[in-house]
Amino acid sequence: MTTLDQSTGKNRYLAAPRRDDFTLDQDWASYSPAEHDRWDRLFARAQTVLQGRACDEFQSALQHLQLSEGGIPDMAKLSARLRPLTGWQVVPVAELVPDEVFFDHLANRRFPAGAFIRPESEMDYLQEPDIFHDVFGHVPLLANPVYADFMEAYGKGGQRAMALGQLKNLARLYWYTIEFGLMKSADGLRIFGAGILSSATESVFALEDPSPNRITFDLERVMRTDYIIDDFQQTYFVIDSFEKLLEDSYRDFGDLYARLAKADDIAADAVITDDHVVSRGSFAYFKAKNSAASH
Ligand code: HBI
Ligand code: FE
Repeated sequence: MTTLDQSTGKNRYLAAPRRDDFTLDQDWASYSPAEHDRWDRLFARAQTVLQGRACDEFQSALQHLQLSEGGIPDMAKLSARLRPLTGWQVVPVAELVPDEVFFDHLANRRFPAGAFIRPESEMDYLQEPDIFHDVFGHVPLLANPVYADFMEAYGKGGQRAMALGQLKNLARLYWYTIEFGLMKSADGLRIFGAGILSSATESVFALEDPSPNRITFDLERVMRTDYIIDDFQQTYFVIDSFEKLLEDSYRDFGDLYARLAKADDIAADAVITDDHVVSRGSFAYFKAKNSAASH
């Protein structure tokens, strides 16, 4: 056991020197065999669950980026494959970076990805985005030109939203698409959100469990909708395509922000009159959790 294995229980990058833009050296050689093996187990489990569940764009991007190779990806090598496709690169960071730093990276087609991998004790769920959540969940779709444009636009939108004090509304758009979005396909609903793709249990829940609402995406509706961060989502929004998502979002948010400032928030579990409901949730999973919690 090298010293690094002992430190895999916590995020050793927190102690690493970092640049002003919060990036640091991934130091790929420092990953232990145990960490490479953990990536391979997470990857294999996700791939099994995602057959017939992830959107085609994700599956083809995995091939393009040769992410099926074993072991933790070297972000520099991954960026060398990604850059020619859409101009995006993946830069290593220790943990969540300040919002303005995050948006600046996205606006310049750099995706900041956690360099640490989750400890064995958090294989199924962790709060902080580790390299599996970021590189397996978020990075592949950056090889899709339309999604890549959307992510850059989100970065630029984030910079503007911060200036207008409207970040809360914009973060919801990110949450219900980039993190937890579903998409219509000829064969039924498919997953594109990174938070779902990187979670074997939520991949099944989001598509097949009767508990959550599934509602057709509407930009203003999503930007009004609250969300929870420590459990499965109570509502998933469904887009028609990345093209439609980009088209819906590629507009001046000025008038939208003015309306949102006066509109009430919508609860994470609510269905409202104008919703095009794909499936209304039974909330059985959430009720069971609450009643278990109250005993
Ligand atoms: N930093 N590294 C990293 N990754 C994120 O997804 C991230 C972040 N900082 C801020 C942030 N996300 C969100 O608060 C913004 O989407 C608003
Ligand atoms: Fe994420």
